[in-house]
Amino acid sequence: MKAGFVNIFGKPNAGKSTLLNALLGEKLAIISSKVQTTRHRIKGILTTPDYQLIISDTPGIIEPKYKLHEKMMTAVKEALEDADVAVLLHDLTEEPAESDKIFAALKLKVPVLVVCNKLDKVSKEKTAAAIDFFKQQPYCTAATAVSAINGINTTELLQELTGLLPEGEAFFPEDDITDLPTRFFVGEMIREKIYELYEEEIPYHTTVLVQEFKEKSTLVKIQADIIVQRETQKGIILGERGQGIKALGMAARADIEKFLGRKIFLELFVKVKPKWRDNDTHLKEYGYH
Ligand SMILES: Nc1nc2c(ncn2[C@@H]2O[C@H](COP(=O)(O)OP(=O)(O)OP(=O)(O)O)[C@@H](O)[C@H]2O)c(=O)[nH]1
Ligand SMILES: [Mg+2]
Repeated sequence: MKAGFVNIFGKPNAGKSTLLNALLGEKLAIISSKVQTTRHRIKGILTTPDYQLIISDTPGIIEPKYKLHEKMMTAVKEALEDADVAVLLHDLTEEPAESDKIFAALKLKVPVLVVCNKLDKVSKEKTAAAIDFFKQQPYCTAATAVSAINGINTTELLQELTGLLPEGEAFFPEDDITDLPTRFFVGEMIREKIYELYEEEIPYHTTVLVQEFKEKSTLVKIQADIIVQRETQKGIILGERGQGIKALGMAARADIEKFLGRKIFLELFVKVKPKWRDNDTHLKEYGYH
């Protein structure tokens, strides 16, 4: 049997979470058109009789500006340390030299597959030029292109990745699809809707804490806190006559019900915690270790 860790790295918005979901054939990680959506390392597990592939999505690599960012970059560092294979994801709509700066700085000592994403958005020539560019870089074992969102070349990528796995026994039971608890994903689904429905600083000043997750006979009762930094942000989340939070709750509920395959009762509260992004106690409480 082959088993190992394939960890995905890249700039914010390159499509790392979209690629994780495409490889798993399941929506595990949340996605948005805004940068810095992913804040944790998320492991997706694919087990077959021949191999176990543990694929990690990571936060986009950035220069930390506050403690939340530092925690995000710690998640990246951990994934850099235990990778058996690294996928470095380049966004084809950006300059290869920009991604290269970040990729080279990672100083990886494991096989590196450079994957150029969003091939649906650029010309064939541009894709070919990017692949050529990365093939010449010393850290690059192989380079390829995909469209994670449309699943173009993702099956081939999966095959290539399993080929690079070391021999070994499975790390997780065969039925596991992730190492994170259900309530984590419930919080993430609420956060995804915040990225979708609110603009400017709101998504970046917000986190979600699932306080209650109770399985009853007919439904699952979920209570979550939406944490913001300022009173004004609370007002924006709530919206006029509560219309904002009502829309947020409806959108999140639909996704969570699909994910759990059960009816839910979702209760959301908005709480103000000034400067939570720079407060170690708050960060720990909200799951940023
Ligand atoms: N056209 C196109 N868009 C894509 C593709 N893959 C991802 N996207 C879009 O790119 C945006 C970012 O995708 P994410 O998967 O959230 O990117 P990420 O790298 O995880 O971003 P962070 O978590 O912020 O680091 C979303 O709007 C996706 O729909 C692709 O193959 N083609
Ligand atoms: Mg992401």
